[in-house]
Amino acid sequence: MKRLLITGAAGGLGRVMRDQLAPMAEILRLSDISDMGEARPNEEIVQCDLGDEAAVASLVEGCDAILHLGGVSVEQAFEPILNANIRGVYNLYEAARAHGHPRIIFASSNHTIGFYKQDQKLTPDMPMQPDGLYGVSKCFGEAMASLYFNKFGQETAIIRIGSCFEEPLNHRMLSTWMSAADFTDLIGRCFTVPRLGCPIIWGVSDNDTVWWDNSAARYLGWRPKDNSEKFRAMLDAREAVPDKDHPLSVYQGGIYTQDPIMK
Ligand code: NAI
Ligand code: 15L
Repeated sequence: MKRLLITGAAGGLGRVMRDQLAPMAEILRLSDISDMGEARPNEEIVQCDLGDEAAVASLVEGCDAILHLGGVSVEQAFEPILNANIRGVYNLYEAARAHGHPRIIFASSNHTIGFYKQDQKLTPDMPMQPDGLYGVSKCFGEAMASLYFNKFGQETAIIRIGSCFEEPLNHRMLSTWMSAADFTDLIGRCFTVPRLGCPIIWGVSDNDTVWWDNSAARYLGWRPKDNSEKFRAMLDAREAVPDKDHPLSVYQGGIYTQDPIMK
């Protein structure tokens, strides 16, 4: 493709994808509210707030595809969530509608379903059970994707990311972990499949203990290759497995289920 926009480019996943996705487009347009450093060859840097409607409209203009990683990524007070994840997502979809419907990958989260128990196997059609205001904002993003698909034909891959870090940070993440390599491969599939639609995809590697059934997304041809099991011994040596009644062992969203409403 000619121009791929990555929002949230200064963040943890944004920095990884800046490197990984460079071969995928002639130009990477990188955006964040925070500093992203100098533009490399074939990069455009646009620093802006997702809550700024005019700025987001010009950010999206001229892009063929969007990887939307930007926004509040953990539980926070309502105001920052409102600005980045609610108003920001509205601004992004309106900008996409005005500028030729570039395909969008929306970085949703397992916190849309965090109150399901870990002994439940989920399919994407099951009702949302968000575990905080952050999770609720991702439910909003998923609803916007669905609305703009049904009303305008805007295609979005809604990826409910589990835990995408270099390695699982605790025992819960043995179930939720997705490697950067598997995520990169999934992004490639979503941008190149001839008809994407608006699927909900579980963003998780081929772990032994996954809670999520991805069979509805098999048409993408994505087959994750990594498995978190190789980290189990390291985690066991580092910390005790949490008690079976601990929220980290009970709920899919883990400790997020215990967060207060922050002010
Ligand atoms: P991150 O917090 O490291 O990066 C998010 C970026 O968004 C930051 O660089 C931040 O400056 C930017 N941002 C925040 N508010 C903004 C605003 N108003 N305007 C413009 N930019 C703004 O998060 P991470 O881990 O890189 O995650 C990326 C995306 O993936 C997030 O949307 C997150 O919710 C989602 N996700 C990540 C998971 C993970 O395991 N890393 C799991 C589930 C979802
Ligand atoms: C998320 O949605 C967060 O963005 C990330 O920082 C992790 O907390 C992840 O979920 C998780 O549940 O492990």
